Amino acid sequence: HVQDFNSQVKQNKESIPWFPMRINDIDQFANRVLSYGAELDADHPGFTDPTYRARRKLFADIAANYKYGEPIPRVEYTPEEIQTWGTVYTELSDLYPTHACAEFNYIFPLLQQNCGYGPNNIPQLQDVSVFLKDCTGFTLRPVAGLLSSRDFLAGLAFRVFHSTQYIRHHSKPMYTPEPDICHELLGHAPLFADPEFAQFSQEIGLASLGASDEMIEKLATLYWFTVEYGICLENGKKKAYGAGLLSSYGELQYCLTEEPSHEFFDPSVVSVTKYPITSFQPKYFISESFADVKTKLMSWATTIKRPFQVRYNPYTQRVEMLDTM
Ligand code: HBI
Ligand code: FE
Repeated sequence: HVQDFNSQVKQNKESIPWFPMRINDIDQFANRVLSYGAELDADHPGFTDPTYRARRKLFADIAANYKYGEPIPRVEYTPEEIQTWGTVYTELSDLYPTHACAEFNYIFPLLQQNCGYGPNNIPQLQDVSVFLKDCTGFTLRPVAGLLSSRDFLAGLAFRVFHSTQYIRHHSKPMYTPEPDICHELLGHAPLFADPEFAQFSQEIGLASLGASDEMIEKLATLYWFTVEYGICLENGKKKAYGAGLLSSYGELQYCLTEEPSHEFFDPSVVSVTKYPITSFQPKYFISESFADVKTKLMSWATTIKRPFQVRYNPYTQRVEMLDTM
């Protein structure tokens, strides 16, 4: 029987999808982009603009050549690009004091002081990465376009956030069909400087390592309704903390009105909720705090069936596997 048991363990182990165990293993998949990158779809606002396409090629090359531990190459943005950033930045900054959560509003001025955030300057990923590393150990890594959920979430396990470096097309400053530097630096970067939020994000990443496709789907949905579209309560008032909200002038206002529905965050419900990706969300999930959302996620994650447990060792920057079978 011992023999049977051992072969069963072996079989289970063999069916575990590959996942990075060391932080530089990320170099193996950071180039596997699903869409865009240097190619653009026919309905992309920059599709017929050769200058924009050449620019995207430059950014795709930076991402393709990047290796863990290197400084992220600095980019000199064009006046047109800076103007696009300025439009987005100015509109959104008007809303943050009333619509963004307190943690965001605490960190935003620090980014202005330390990382060159302002209406007339697109911050450099390297400067933001150094700042985040100092706050929570999070770092940025340049990416050319969308990664699969599995690859993207695996980065979070190492406190690595894959960030695009290009900006949306200037013809539509308030619209982008894909993540761009406005979404990453205005929406995502500020909260990765918050210790509870950073830990919450890493927990989603750790839960994703070696998980089944079905579980990856659930974790991607949890990520969607928290990191991208999360709302929290502050003194009984709803405030946005999700990056998709904090980088969209229209949805940031809409999400706090009575038009969409709001429900309390419960991972077992959230993880199987369907959502649209090209329109405003009809439903948002509200949490009390990042600590609350993290505790709920972690206890839900213990229900995941995996033949092993993982733990992150920050000294070696490795994932350690603990047998549980
Ligand atoms: N890839 N580059 C990139 N940026 C994201 O924000 C991103 C991604 N892939 C998947 C994803 N986000 C999420 O929607 C979840 O599937 C994890
Ligand atoms: Fe995002």
